[in-house]
This record gives sequence, C-alpha cells and structure tokens, in this order.
Amino acid sequence: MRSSRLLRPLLCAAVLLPIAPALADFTLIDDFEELVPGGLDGQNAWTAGVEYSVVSDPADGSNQVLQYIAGLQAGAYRALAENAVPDGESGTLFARFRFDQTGNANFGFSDVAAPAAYNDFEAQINRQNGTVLKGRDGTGFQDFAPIVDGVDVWYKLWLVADNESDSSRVYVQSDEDPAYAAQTELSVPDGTMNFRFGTSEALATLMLRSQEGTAFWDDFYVSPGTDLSEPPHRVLGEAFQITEFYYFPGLSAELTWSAVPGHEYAIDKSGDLTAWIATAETVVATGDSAGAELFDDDISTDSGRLFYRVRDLGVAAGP
Ligand SMILES: [Ca+2]
Ligand SMILES: [Ca+2]
Ligand SMILES: [Ca+2]
Repeated sequence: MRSSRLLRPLLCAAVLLPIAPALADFTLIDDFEELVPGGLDGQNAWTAGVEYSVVSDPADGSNQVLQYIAGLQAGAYRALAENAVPDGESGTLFARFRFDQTGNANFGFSDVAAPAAYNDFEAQINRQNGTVLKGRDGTGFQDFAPIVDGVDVWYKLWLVADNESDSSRVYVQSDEDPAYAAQTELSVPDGTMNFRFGTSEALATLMLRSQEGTAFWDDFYVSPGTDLSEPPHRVLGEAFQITEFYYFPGLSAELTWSAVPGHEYAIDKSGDLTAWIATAETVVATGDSAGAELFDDDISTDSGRLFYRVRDLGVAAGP
C-alpha cells in the first residue's frame, strides 16, 4: 500500500519547536540558546570576564555554547537563586563540557555570592595540563581513574554535592568516548571527595574559573537531591528531520522523524499553516534508530493538503 503515498499534493512541514520540557526535577540554568553571541557578561544574570563568550559549538554550528578562550585567570558565575543547595541538603549540577589538553579549566559550586578566586570553590571539577579530569578533595585534587581523554569530545557530568557531609560525588557519560558509553561514577582512592573548605552556607553560585587553554560548556542544570537522570540537551549529529511520510487520501497519514530516545513529542496538523490542531496522542521515542513515528487516521480535516509539525517536549515524565 505504501506505493500509493503522495497521490495528491500534500506538504509535510519539518518544523521542530522546542518548548519548556517536562522535567521532574532539573531546572535549566543556561543552555546559551537564548543569549547573544559574544561576551557572556551581563547576559542571563551572568557575571564574567571577557575571556568567556557565547559561541557556536565547534561540533554543531546550530548549537550555542559557552567558551573560555586562552587568557589570564578569569571567572564567570551566576547566582542559583531558588536552585541553591541549602546547608544540610544535597543538590546535583548537570553540565556538558569539552576541554582541550592545555590550560586549567574549573567549574562547580561556590558558597560565595561573587566568587573571585579559586578558593571560592567548594565542589570543584578541574582539568589542568593533560587529559586527567580531577576533583577537589579538601586541600588538594584527586585524579579520577580511569583517565578521561577530553580532547574535542563532549562529556556529560553530574556533580552531586552533599552539603551535609560537605563532600561530592561525580558521574560522567559521553556518547563520543566509548570508555564512558555508560554513566560511570568517578571514584577517588579514599572514597570521599571533600569540599574545598566545607561550609555552613548554601551552595548558592554556579562558578567557573579558568586560565589558559580553551574550554567549552553547555546545558547547565541544577536539581535538588541526587539526580542522575539526563536533562534535555543537544545531541551531536541529531539534526531534526522528518525521514518518512506516507499518505493515504481520506484515510490516514504516517510520519517518521529523527528523535532523541526518551523524549516526548507532540504532533500538530493544519490545512493552512495558520490553524493548528493537536493529534490525539503524544509519542515517546524509544531507542529505536528508526526514530519515532505517528500514525494518524483522523484526517477529517483533510481538504487536499495537510501540514504536520513535531514539537519536542523534552524528556518524558517518568511513570
Ligand atoms: Ca546550547
Ligand atoms: Ca555544609
Ligand atoms: Ca578524600
């Protein structure tokens, strides 16, 4: 029957409209999509040195990210406001990062409103002059094992800060580094990554501080408690497209699109690109490489042409 597709003119609008994702706990701090390319300072409540700017992702020109570029030691920070981690409680920072092998890049939580020195970190992730990702453990750093090769590879990182025991746990996953295909906890020899000093204050500030080298970040989120779920983020090489379309006049239509596994999609249709009606069901994408699909047999609005649009609702709510 599929040979009968497109018997008469019918257009399929390949439109992806991101809207506020349905998140259980993670709150987006910044994915840099709404910011103006150029200096970060002053945008979306950020305070930053001139070394920090909003640029195109070197791996995906349609994505905007935060870049630190070679320079003097400089910081960037942003108040977490209602997403601060109170003393005595835990919170999780999610971020994606991509570091080169030179210089010294750091990010994490601070209990200082306007951090101005490395000593203002409490929970701190570090990479300096090599491919070893490090974590702050009291007065020094611990090398995580195994070694992370951070060259030109995007990693996802979960920094779980326990502001009761004043210690951290760190988890990493990467779709581009086979060593971290699965989410992996990075451990230190004595099992505990202590805060830099320990604090009886809230972890109220997202803090970055770097010197020399080049570093990129994207998709900062914070969640209360320990949250190892994956908030919505850019997926390399997954530009949206409608990959198949079948149309049976007066009967049904079927469309398939590239999809991020676990995301929920809403599909609307229109006869004139002005009045849109939602199809009956949303679709949750599985890990199927074929993407996600909708079968629509309610085409009573069919007047000779139909447009469909697909909206990404973000990670589907759990059961
Ligand atoms: Ca982005
Ligand atoms: Ca504390
Ligand atoms: Ca320790």
